[in-house]
Amino acid sequence: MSDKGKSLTINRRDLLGATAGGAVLAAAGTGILASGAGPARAAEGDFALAPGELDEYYGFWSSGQTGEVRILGVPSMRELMRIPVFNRCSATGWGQTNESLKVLTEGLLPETKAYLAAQGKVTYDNGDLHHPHMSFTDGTYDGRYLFANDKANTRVARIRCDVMKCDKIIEIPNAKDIHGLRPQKFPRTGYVFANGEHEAPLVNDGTILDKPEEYVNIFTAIDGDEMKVAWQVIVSGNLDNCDADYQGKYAFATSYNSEMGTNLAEMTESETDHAVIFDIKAIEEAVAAGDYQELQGVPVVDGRKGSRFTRYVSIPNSPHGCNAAPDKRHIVINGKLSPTVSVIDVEKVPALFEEDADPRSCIVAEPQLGLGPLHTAFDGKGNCFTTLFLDSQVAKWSMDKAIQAYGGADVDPIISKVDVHYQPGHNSTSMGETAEADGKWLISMNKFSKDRFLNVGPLKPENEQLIDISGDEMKVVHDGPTFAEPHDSIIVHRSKVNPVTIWDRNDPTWEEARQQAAADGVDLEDGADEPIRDGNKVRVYMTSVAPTFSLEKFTVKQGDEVTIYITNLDDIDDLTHGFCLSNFGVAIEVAPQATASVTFVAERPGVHWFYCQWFCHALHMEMRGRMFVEPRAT
Ligand code: K7E
Ligand code: CUA
Repeated sequence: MSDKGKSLTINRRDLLGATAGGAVLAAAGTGILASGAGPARAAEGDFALAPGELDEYYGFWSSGQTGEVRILGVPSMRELMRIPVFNRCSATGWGQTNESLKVLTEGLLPETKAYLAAQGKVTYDNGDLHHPHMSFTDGTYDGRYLFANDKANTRVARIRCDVMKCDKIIEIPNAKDIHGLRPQKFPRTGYVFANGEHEAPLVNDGTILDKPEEYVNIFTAIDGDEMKVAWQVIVSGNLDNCDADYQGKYAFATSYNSEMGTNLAEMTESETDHAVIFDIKAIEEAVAAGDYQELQGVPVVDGRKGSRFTRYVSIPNSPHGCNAAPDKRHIVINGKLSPTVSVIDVEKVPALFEEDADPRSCIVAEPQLGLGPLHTAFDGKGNCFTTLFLDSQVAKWSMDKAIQAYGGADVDPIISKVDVHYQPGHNSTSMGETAEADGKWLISMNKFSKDRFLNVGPLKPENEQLIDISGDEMKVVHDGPTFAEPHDSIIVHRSKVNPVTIWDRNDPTWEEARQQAAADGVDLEDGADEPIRDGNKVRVYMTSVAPTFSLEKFTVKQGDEVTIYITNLDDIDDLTHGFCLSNFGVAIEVAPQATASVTFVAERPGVHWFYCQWFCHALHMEMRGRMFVEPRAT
């Protein structure tokens, strides 16, 4: 991979060869404590970077019910940035700027817009973001986009990796509560596969209520370039997690409620559930041939049991995670309530679609790993790492040996286990969900931290742990508390990601601002000396250059609908300004060379200060001005 990674000056093996203690590491400036810190432990990892040293990997983290994506450096585990997506962000104005509101509203379904209007809202301000995954080309990350689900409000978002901002959010029609999400790995993304988790009537207009036998669930393929639903498949049972193969032929999903129960006892009643396999080509052909029903503008095919589009492989009770191995051949289905994981061989899948085939014939291993297997990650050397939720452990096991054992050989596939703290959900390895898995690092994302950190009251942080997997034994080298919640992550080599440092003035993000300015005869980069009035709509065009705004004052009338456009003319790295209008609840970020806008009703007469809310200059405090609001004539 890239030689950039070689700038890590503290090398694990050099270090272990050079010293038995922590002296060298301490001298090199270790900044973080190892778990169970002590000289011996500290010397085990090269995760500690000297101040100013750059990480080898970008980690992209979901945040669960916080609704954002976070960027961490790996292995330092330093949090580098937050990308607001489904949440409202006070710092950046996400959810308030016109540019972000466009993203947050344009993809909503008409019925949702009507519902929100009745609440006095234009968009949701919460989300449950579980699964961030990067776009692929030829089986590995291509650095274009991240995609992520919103389980809370049935949406899928896309983040541009050049600017690290969300540029599209769509609500998925027909489906309920998008959970599992994975991009197509080959030939490229392409499709983004998204699982509806909660079953409901296909037409959910209240005609059918308490008749679970008539509920269905929906698997969705989104065109990741257009951010439009390409097609959907009706399935039997619900859908949990999913993944795609490395051949571009099949997608896989776990289903934990084959009973179609609506309470816990019913949902876990039967001994087996399913992995559902989707034949992408067969579905595409049916859609091309018009062999589908159209629902809310989307082609929907029926993939329930017995359909030619799907196969249902029975799996011990309540499978959860679904992970394609970098060997391009095996898909690991994680048992959850069963102590096993089931391994599907993609080369045996085509035969399942022949008549009278036994769906279980694609299973080539089913090792028993421990209690509560949830998710599996890979090192690219034939080893698999499975989180054991109930055991609070990660199990390392050999794919080859598991296959041999399933074939009757007397071998133990388990290589080692390590304790994690506590109750791990997802885990991820460096480049592990690509064909370029490199076997250096594993992150275990643990749901409970209990006693690992200072007590901060009844609501405790969760705990993500960094594990060195370069040797036979796994070594926990770092604890990292996180606010809700370290749900899932991907670890991407930094050679794959190349963000810009300042915006391009031609960026499409502020296209509407550009058009409005042109209509008003204003150049965004010059601003306007006076507000432009259009009935009771008033537009104020300002530029910012540290430490001043181009206007030190402007006047509007009480009741005016005011839109402020700010263009940051500074073109220096890191010179972000903000615009905060006191007592109007208005605050936005304007990064170098960006334009951002915000609209409000000036229903407050008097003198109101606006100020720069992003520290930019020695005279940052002086970067302010006044808005005069003339009272309405009575
Ligand atoms: Cu395992 Cu939402 Cu990714 Cu939870 S799913 S752990
Ligand atoms: Cu501009 Cu602070």
